[in-house]
Amino acid sequence: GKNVSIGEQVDYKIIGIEPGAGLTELSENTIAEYQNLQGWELEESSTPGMLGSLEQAIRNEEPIIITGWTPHWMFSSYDLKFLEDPKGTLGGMENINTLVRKDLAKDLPDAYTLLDQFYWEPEDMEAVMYEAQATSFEEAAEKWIAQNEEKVNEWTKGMTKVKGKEIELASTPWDSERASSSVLQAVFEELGYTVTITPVDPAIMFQAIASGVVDATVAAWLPTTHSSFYAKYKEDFVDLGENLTGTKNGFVVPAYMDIDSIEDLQP
Ligand code: PBE
Repeated sequence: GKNVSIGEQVDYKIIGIEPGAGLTELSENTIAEYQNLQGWELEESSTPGMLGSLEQAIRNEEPIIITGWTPHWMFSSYDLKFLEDPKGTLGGMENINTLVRKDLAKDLPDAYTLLDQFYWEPEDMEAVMYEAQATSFEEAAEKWIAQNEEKVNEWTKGMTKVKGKEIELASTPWDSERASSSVLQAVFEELGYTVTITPVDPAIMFQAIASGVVDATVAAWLPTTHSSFYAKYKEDFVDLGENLTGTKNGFVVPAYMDIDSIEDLQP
């Protein structure tokens, strides 16, 4: 039959997510940096919108290119692959860091300790995300905590129960961050804290920590995904380092597509 290029088949579109995502900025940069992507465009939408398009394409075995990331259940629900990114514009293996407002150690030393000691693995986060699909993030967090007492005891080492203390976390709306925030919320609540979690765009999250409007976040994807926000505010928060290592962003396609690299896409 006629040899129609992948570009023609997908209408030179990469299916993106929310305009405010770090990944959206990286994807725009990627289209600008790769000569062969001239004339291509990023179709911004939302994560549910992107996942709906992916689901539909896979059902019809049609080609599709999305902006994807891991940890996410899309990789366990579908047979997908990351396209190689030889220019590295979508970042390599990344971390998720914990950032706190400047006076937190002084104002809430116990809470600071927990945030500082919070560390888990991608498999842990995935387990919560997966379970939450069937139940809720709240239930999934409780279940994970019940099954991982040792880990939780490491995080809360040195802490005692409190009364009447409040902690506010800024987060982002993605499932990975709903998982981490829900788990921390439950752990803080068990210790007697009243917890507020506010999901916002990454730009607002960084601004809120830097201005001290919220106490902390465990949702900073670094060094690449949120690099522009990090650079803008880095003098005004305390970086407690990684709470998880091994995240990744990329252009993602169904495994049945016969391409391996961003450079295989033709203008
Ligand atoms: N993500 C998931 C987010 C962070 C978590 C990769 C879609 C982003 O800001 O792009």
